[in-house]
Amino acid sequence: MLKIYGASTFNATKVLFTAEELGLQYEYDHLDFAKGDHKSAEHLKRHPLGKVPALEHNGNYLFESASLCRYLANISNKQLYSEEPVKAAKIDQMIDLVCHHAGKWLAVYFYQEVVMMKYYQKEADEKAIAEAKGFLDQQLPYLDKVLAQSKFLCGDDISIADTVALPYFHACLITSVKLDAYPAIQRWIEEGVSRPAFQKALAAMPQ
Ligand SMILES: N[C@@H](CCC(=O)N[C@@H](CS)C(=O)NCC(=O)O)C(=O)O
Repeated sequence: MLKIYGASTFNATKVLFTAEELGLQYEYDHLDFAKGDHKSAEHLKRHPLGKVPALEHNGNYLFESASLCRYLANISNKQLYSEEPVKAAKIDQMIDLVCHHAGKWLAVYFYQEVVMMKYYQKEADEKAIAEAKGFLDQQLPYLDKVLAQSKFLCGDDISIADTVALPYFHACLITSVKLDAYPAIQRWIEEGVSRPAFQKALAAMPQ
């Protein structure tokens, strides 16, 4: 039995999107943050920090969204990943680049402009946004160059680098992040969000 625990966040979207691309059968359990479901004793057994996403498979509990996507690929004969060490390392390197750099700064926009406003009725911190913009201005040209040369982030086939990265960009479509200077990134977002697997992932979660 494969069970994914999530909420309507880009980190949970990564895992559902990956499971859908892999064609896996799973159950989705939506946790209600407002009710504190994620801090319940039951959920703390799945995720010691009381966060989502988390995954349950054959009695094992796992967490950290990118690790969960890699695990799903590993139990699916390395589909969306690779048996070949250098190819796998290139996919891992792109996942790390996105999670620790560009995605981290996109998440600042989402947190400041959407989460703070919606849940805490607070204005965005302009200093935090300016810092995120500064780093994105340095990092997005590289991703645009990669996507101008290949259909996906690691070549012409979709990989877990894409299923991890796309949810950050999709979440930021409702923020003030400007992507006009990055036509290849825009093309990749448009194609990615229109994939049936991405649409199914979104449909699984109340938005
Ligand atoms: N690095 C973790 C981040 C997990 C995380 O921060 N999840 C957020 C939602 S996107 C959460 O559960 N927040 C609730 C909380 O921290 O109380 C991952 O990629 O899974």
